[in-house]
Order: sequence, then structure tokens, then C-alpha cells
Amino acid sequence: MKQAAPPALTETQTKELAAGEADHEPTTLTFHVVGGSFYYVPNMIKVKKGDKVKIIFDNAGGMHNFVLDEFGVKIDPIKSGETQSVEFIADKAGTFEYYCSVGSHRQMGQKGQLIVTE
Ligand SMILES: [Cu+2]
Repeated sequence: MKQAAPPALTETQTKELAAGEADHEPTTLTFHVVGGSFYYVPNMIKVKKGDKVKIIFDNAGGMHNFVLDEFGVKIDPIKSGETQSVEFIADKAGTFEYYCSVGSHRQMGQKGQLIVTE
């Protein structure tokens, strides 16, 4: 499978990331994450402990999923052009890696960080 250039952040994604990063009381946050070969955009998401996080995963090309072990998140692999979403509560602080568990995509760089602050 060919390496693809990751797309730039959309205006919506930029706003979503800013909302997660801003000081706030626990709330519901939505993040559109685009996955392709072999990247996620964004590859860093910041939230506060206690936030309810909704990930809307868009597959830009290839066969990919979205896994975040520490929060029991695992979207089944989806095909190019498909979208799948998942929700979880960010109930612990720390830095956690989300990744694609298809083939060796994680090793090839399809991963990102969820940073949960107190
Ligand atoms: Cu993948």
C-alpha cells in the first residue's frame, strides 16, 4: 500500500482541538479524526479528565481502524470513505496512544496521542 500525504487540518478540526485544549469544566467534546496510509489527522488531541469524548473516524483511504486500549476503544476496521464513531469518558489523566491495529500500520506511523490533563 502506498504512503499518502496527510491532509491539512480542517477549520472544524482546528476548532475541536482548541475546545479540548482550552480550560473548561468536564463537557462533551467531539473530534473528527481522519485516518489514511499511514497517519491520523489530528495526531494529538488534548482533553480534560472527566470529558466525554466522541471520536468520529473518517477513513480517507485504505483499510483502517481506531484503537485506544486504555479506554476500551476499538473501532472495527472500515473501508475507504467510511465513517464510524465511538464515545468514551476520559476518566484518567495521562498520555495515551491511539493507533491503527490493521497489519503493521501502527509501526508505520499510524498513531497519535490523547493527552488527558487533570
Ligand atoms: Cu491503518
